[in-house]
Amino acid sequence: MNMEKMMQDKAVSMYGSDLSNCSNEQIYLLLLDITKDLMANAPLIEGDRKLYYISAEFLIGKLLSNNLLNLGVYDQVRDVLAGMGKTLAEIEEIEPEPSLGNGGLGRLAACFLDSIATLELPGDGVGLNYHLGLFHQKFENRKQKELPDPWMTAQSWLNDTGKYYPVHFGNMDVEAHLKSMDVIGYTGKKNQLLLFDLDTVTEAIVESDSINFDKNDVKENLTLFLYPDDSDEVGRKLRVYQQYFLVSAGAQMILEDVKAHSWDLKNISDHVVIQINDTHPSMVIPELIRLLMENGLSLEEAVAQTEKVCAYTNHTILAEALEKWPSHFIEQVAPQLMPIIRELDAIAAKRDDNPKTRIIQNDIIHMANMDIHFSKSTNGVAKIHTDILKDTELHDFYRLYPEKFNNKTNGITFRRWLQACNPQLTKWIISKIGDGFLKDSIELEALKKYAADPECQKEVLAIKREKKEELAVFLKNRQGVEIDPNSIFDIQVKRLHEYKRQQMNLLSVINLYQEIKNGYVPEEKVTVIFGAKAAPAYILAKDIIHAILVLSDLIAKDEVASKYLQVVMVENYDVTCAEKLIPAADISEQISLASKEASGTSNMKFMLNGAVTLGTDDGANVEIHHLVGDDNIFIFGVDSDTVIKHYEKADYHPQDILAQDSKVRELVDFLVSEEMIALGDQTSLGRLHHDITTKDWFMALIDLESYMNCRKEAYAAYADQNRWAQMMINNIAAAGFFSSDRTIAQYNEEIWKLK
Ligand code: H2P
Repeated sequence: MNMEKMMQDKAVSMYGSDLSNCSNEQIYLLLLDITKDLMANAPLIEGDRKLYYISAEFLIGKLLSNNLLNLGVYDQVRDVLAGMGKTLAEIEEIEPEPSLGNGGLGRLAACFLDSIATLELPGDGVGLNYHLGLFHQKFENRKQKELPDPWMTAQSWLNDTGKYYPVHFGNMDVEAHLKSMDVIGYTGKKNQLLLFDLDTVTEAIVESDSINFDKNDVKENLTLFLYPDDSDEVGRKLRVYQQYFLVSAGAQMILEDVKAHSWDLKNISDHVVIQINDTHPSMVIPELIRLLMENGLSLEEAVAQTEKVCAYTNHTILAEALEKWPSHFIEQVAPQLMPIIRELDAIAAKRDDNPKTRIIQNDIIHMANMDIHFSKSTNGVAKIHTDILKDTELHDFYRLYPEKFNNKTNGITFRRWLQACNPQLTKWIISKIGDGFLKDSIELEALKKYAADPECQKEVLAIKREKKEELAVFLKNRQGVEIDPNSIFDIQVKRLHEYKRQQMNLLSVINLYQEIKNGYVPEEKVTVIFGAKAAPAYILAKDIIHAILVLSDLIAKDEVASKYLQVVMVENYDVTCAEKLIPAADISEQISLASKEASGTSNMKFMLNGAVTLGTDDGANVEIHHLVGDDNIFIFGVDSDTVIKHYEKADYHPQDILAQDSKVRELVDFLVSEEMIALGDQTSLGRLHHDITTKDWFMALIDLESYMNCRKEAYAAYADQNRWAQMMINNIAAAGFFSSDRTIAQYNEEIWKLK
């Protein structure tokens, strides 16, 4: 394929001009066109059994580089552009990032689609096409402000299939319009991401300069936003409308596929597997049963088939995320499901007389309970998480169905998280161990023998330095912030949540700030970087963002402290940003309260790019710790058993720590100090202070001292650059296990059984 000629021809046909005269935007659009054509001609992956990965989120990120890479034409395009004095990065700046996800859950779904196609397994993603995404985060007066994120442009990766599926709500009928995107694997074959939408949705109903809209008007608002505000009943009901819309259209489409293949619906489980990603798509179970019955199966047959078709992944033990809907919601939104859910509840009651495993309890429908009873598999997403599910959170279910429970430790696609975002490091690895690791990631282990080699250490440090400089340029352009590539880049990027403990990081930074004010001179300057969106209705999370932004300015204004310390909060943290931040990181902050972070996936991305983890023994950190050994990681904090016991006994009180430890008291009180209040909002800072001093539900204070000490140790270790580089290489070498290709191979062997 002559890429230069293809691009030339496109320039002429699209713009009637020579390629050399095209603007970056024109080049992006012509590359989009060429890539879409190449993908349109790629063969579909087929088989006599197919997976549908159904999910509320798919955080796919920009697609141009990734698609070029998987089509095998990345280098050619890069070279043509280089000949014109341009880079792919410049061109990709034009591409809007699809706003179809929130955090790790959605990004995992996207990594999985990449690996499913790469392993040539027939499997499509099924989701919704949110016009205005999650939201666009802006900082105003040092606070998060939410704005719509209109990511859809006239030309995009979306295709219109022209297909519609009727969805019957209790009070109205609508038509789900199916859009699609090609998902190309590394071997050049493709699956699809199938996204349902509603033509009557009207972006103009959103009030200007906000994300507020009339939540009652479902025909106009249904697919406007991902996770609409659920702080009131209409908002919660809107989420149920979205969920039923997704599963009803999805189940109809699946049955249509089955019929098109002339497969027998009575044996649908021989041909179809549906992976339910968290509880948002759980209603697919009763909906599939309903549709199978409409197609002539008896209730018993439909239930038996559905239980063999569906598999459920649990991504969290947080009660707030295990959805429960009042049955009157379902009565209103999808009344046709209620008789089936009642039947399922009755079957569940026959299987187990334990009231805790019932689906309907006090007129509330427990979605996860329905998933576990009527799926063939329930998996957690890291070893410790699955153990906690079995031993405590879902213990009653584990006793009932031990054979259903299994672990699938998460993974990440190395195509995006190494090859595309860190070509320098990829090239270096290839120069040492060849390119076999791109197909079999475990081959990265061969790097271990270079860890102690001073020449290699110099080389990885030089690459890290280059990525830090790239990040500095990126942040300057994107946000006008200047950072110092000579400093330690200490980074925490993830959804904002108290259990992830961004507030503990903040308190530790306050400590460093105060020490510097008191005369301490750090050996290395530190740049602490945060990136996080807070759910619009999660007040305390927004208070934490406010406190970070206030502290950031406070330190910047201080002549002495700013010489040694800078705090940056990246605005509108997204996949694009992550692709710049992660390769540039020295320290990966993974500091969740042990037992609470199911897995984490940024921890894997960071280690693969040579950052060293500073974290608790939680989620996949436990497996990282095991793989790299004590010498290549910084672990602190109480363990998960201790945390679980505190919750059981309800004996954790922050007041006890504050009474004993005057230093901790001082740090917490600093939140409402004159200095902070001078720049910040007293109500917001006061609320945060009050919460930490009286509740601290996710125990930031329990680990604060050990965290601060461990962080200092990490900074001290960094000063010995050879030793540090050795840790970097050891981390990269151990990262092979975390390829999503490995995760997907395990899902397939143990759950999906696709050929
Ligand atoms: C969640 C969990 C993470 C996990 C991810 C994917 C819900 O993501 O909390 O621990 O790695 O799913 O399984 P997040 O918090 O980033 O939204």
